[in-house]
Amino acid sequence: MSVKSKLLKALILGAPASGKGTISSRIVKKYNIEHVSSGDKLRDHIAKQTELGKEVKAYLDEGKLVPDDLMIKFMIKELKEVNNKPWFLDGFPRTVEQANALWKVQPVDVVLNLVVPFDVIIDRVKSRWVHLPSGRVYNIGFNTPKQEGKDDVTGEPLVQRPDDKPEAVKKRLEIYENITRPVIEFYKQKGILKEFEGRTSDEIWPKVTKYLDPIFK
Ligand code: G5P
Ligand code: MG
Repeated sequence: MSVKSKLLKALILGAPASGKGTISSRIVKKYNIEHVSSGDKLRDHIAKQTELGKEVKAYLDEGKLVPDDLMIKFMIKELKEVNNKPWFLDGFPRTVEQANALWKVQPVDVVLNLVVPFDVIIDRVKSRWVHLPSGRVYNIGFNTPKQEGKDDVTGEPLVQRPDDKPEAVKKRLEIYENITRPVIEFYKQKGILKEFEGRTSDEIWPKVTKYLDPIFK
């Protein structure tokens, strides 16, 4: 498969804080494709206090999933707006119902699944800081911001996500196990799933490029 002959549609799966955002940002930079992160988009609506933002805020704060009907309508519309560019989805779909809905309007070509142990994840969220307007993400000791508490590009303040509090993280991992794991099976059965295992994003990244390089050639 080549992006010259086809506009590639890809997505990334993985537990909360498994590094989907980190790996996605490297992918979009290297292969020049559009990153569409459901979580970043929802957080942007919350920050701007839009109608949707007000509707979904409590779900995100508590680490619960936004209801399927709302999420499907929102993301299908967002994807339609990515005109004529290959895209890379992160955070959607998260339920089999969402996966089915996406498949009906836009079958995807490639699905990456990050496999990172839960003990590593629990450690990571404690030191995560984000720049809300851009979705840029930092982690103290991994990609520490140049100036403490400030975004490298804009110098604006960084914040911690409300759903990175221990109770919300516990809830997110439970939801992942019970509701999102079957999505992996959905794509496995379609024959398009590729798994990448590791304890760090730097360990996973070379395996991802080895897999994607021939696809993007
Ligand atoms: P999100 O935003 O999709 P999650 O929970 O799936 O949230 P999250 O937390 O954004 O995923 P990630 O993108 O997988 O994690 O990971 P990341 O941000 O790249 O990395 C995590 C941290 O570790 C960062 O600080 C990063 O710098 C650091 N890091 C990365 N690699 C390494 C490493 O190798 N070493 C170290 N030390 N650090 C590292 O969804 C949020 C909420 O939105 C709603 C739900 O409420 C959800 O809970 N939502 C949906 N609801 C329903 N359906 C959907 N489809 C929804 N999508 C979003
Ligand atoms: Mg993310």
